Amino acid sequence: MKTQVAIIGGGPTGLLLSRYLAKHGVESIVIEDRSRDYVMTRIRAGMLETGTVELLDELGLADRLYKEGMEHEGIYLQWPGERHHINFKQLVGKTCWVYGQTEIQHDLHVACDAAGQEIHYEVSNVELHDMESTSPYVTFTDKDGNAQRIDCDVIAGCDGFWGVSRKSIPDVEKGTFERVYPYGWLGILARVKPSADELIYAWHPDGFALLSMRSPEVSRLYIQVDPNDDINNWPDDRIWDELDKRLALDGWTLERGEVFEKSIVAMRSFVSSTMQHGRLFLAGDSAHIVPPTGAKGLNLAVSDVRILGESLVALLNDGNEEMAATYTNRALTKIWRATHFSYWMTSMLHTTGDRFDYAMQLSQLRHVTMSRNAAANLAENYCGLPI
Ligand code: FAS
Ligand code: PHB
Repeated sequence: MKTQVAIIGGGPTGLLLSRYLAKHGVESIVIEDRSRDYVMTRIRAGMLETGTVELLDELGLADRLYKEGMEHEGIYLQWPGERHHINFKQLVGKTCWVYGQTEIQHDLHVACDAAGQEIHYEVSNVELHDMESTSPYVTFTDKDGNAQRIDCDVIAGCDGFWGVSRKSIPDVEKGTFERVYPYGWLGILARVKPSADELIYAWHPDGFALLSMRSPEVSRLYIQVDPNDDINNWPDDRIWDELDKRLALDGWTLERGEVFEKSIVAMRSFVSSTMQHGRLFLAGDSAHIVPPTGAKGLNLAVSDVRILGESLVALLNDGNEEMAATYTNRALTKIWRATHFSYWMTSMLHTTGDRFDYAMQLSQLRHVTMSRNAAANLAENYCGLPI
């Protein structure tokens, strides 16, 4: 097979990049190691920042989002006895949208099908070759067991944290930064009307809790747990009791409902300061991971797509090597800002049993909810700074 860009990974980053390139007349082929259904149904992100909605809109992918998504003007920050609204619209004139990653993945699949985008699912043995040349290629085994090869001008590594692309870069580990956090998130999806109009981020001595949502009928809720805990230790009632305690506020009730999905995810911050090698370019989780407290994971992947997409269009349509050469530096500015914000939100809201930490966290929370300047800083980071 021959194309201009071989995209490894059919998650949101890979498919969104294929849409961006197609809009600018650049051809691509996507290869994905899981099935289409598996990729479509993975429960992940839920909060979209302004820049993400803008890019989806530019690519004609926002129609259903505007119809079925929920526009939010802010979030609540809470600690025992107090709940305060941080109004993004008043502070920085921006809003965010609640729209699940599974919905975005669905919309991307519909758009790729309509455009006849070539995507190979359930591939294996993916290998990258001749990245330092201007004619790299990718080999893989297709789902029928046949050996395949894609000759291309560029390889885009959109294959997530555990993918093959980043690991194909010589000595890449020398330029990586990592922080593994001593806590994880137990997340549930429940068929019950969300008990608040916007997200509640709650600090509690026994651990963080987050009330989020997917629709007017489906709630998404999280509690901080030991990352090594077993989901089988958490029957539904125990989860609801913990949520009740950590989100409690006089005069307010958390409605319960049927839990239809629950899982525990660990948390890390990870940044690869090498995002390109010859004609291989990394984007999305293949280059960085953030703890979900700042709602940045998917949004950061989308900002990579915009920066990489512009760079590859300039390279392949106009022969402009400059933007491709500076891709890493331009992407890293946004990546480090989102990494710090995610670390800051995580450190402010997750408890470790240390009394000094409690005092520092509560002081930070009081400052952010009482000072307009401090609240505006949170608002501009949460809604996403311009690229
Ligand atoms: P992805 O990992 O989504 O996609 C990479 C794709 O590449 C996968 O489909 C994988 O199967 C494929 N692949 C891997 N190796 C391959 C190979 N060798 N060949 C071909 N294909 C290969 N973000 C938030 O903002 N909020 C959240 O609440 C949140 N929760 C999350 C929960 C979990 C369990 C995880 C893992 C992530 C979560 N994230 C969250 C972050 C998440 O949304 C990512 O930022 C987003 O999926 C990034 O998309 P991709 O870069 O496409 O990576
Ligand atoms: C979600 O709805 O899944 C969600 C929202 C905000 C976050 C993390 C997760 O910070």
